[in-house]
Amino acid sequence: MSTQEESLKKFQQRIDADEKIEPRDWMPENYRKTLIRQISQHAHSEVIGMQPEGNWVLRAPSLRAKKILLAKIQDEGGHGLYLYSAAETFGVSRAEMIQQLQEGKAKYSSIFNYPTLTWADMGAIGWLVDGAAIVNQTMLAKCSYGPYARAMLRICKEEGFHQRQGYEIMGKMMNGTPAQREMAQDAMNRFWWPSLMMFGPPDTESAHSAESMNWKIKVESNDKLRQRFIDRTVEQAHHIGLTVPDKDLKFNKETMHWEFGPINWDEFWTVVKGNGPCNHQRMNHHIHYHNEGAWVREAASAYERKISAN
Ligand code: FAQ
Repeated sequence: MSTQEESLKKFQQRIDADEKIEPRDWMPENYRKTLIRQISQHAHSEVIGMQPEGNWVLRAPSLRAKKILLAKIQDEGGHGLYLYSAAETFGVSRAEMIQQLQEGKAKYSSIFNYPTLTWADMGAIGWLVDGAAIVNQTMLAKCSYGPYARAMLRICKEEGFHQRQGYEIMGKMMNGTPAQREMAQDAMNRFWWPSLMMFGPPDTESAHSAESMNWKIKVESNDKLRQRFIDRTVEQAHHIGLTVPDKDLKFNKETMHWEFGPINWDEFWTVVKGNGPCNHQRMNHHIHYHNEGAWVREAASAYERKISAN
């Protein structure tokens, strides 16, 4: 057995024994590459994800609502920072990752390419988007790479608050005037299907799943997580009087799962390839403010140079 094969075998044994892999440990090149891709994509999603909600800070309906929304958006920025740090443990810099995003070489979650048209969208994002993120990230908290798994633990706690504040907005609107109920239902209609797409393509078409599951980067499949989210969320929707916009939705008493209609995967790939409703707007905004903040980065490095010279 060659040294490479021997190392791979030992690595797999550690994974199978549920040991955490740490930055200085030996790892296959593809494990490293997959994690840089996934963690940086995750970090970019958190940062780009601040934009759709940022759109409503100045139009929040009360001071209380505004304070909650601001705190939530700041949390998402913080999640981006932990995640960039987790990816940096592989020796890739935050500047390189941001460059890859801006050059279209790295992705971010499809969900953030949809517009936020009304205040109810703040409810739908918190409840559905953060709700989907929790289901996905609770799984990632068990992943084999130590720094990523540990970042997920803290992030999941904060996402719990985000999900509940979103559900509170939806619940309040459903208890309000007919116009408010209509607004909440409209947000549900627009965000339901894109939220299901957040879990990625079906297992049969998921390019990375087999290898990622073998290495416990992902410990549950895209379809399994999507189903868990649907089972939880349909009950929550019915509880506050919302209709799930899926005529095929029905509960199967044998499997104890909600069966759902076909997902529009053409729409998903259109958005992922950069042609969704807001892709250009999101990237232009990111590039504009990144460039505007160049002086902050320059000042920070000048300060660092000064400190290390002393
Ligand atoms: N959007 O083979 P798979 C949040 C790509 S955080 C765009 O199944 P994988 C908090 C995928 O990269 C939300 N692209 O891939 C918040 C691959 O492309 P590639 C972000 C997608 O990695 C709330 C190709 O399709 N969360 O919401 C998407 O094994 C509110 C084939 O797919 C994470 O990033 C998508 N939805 O599984 C913030 C979680 N799905 O690279 C602000 C971490 C798939 O071959 C406000 N990521 N693709 O060209 C993951 O768990 C995984 O990467 C999956 C995809 C499950 C998303």
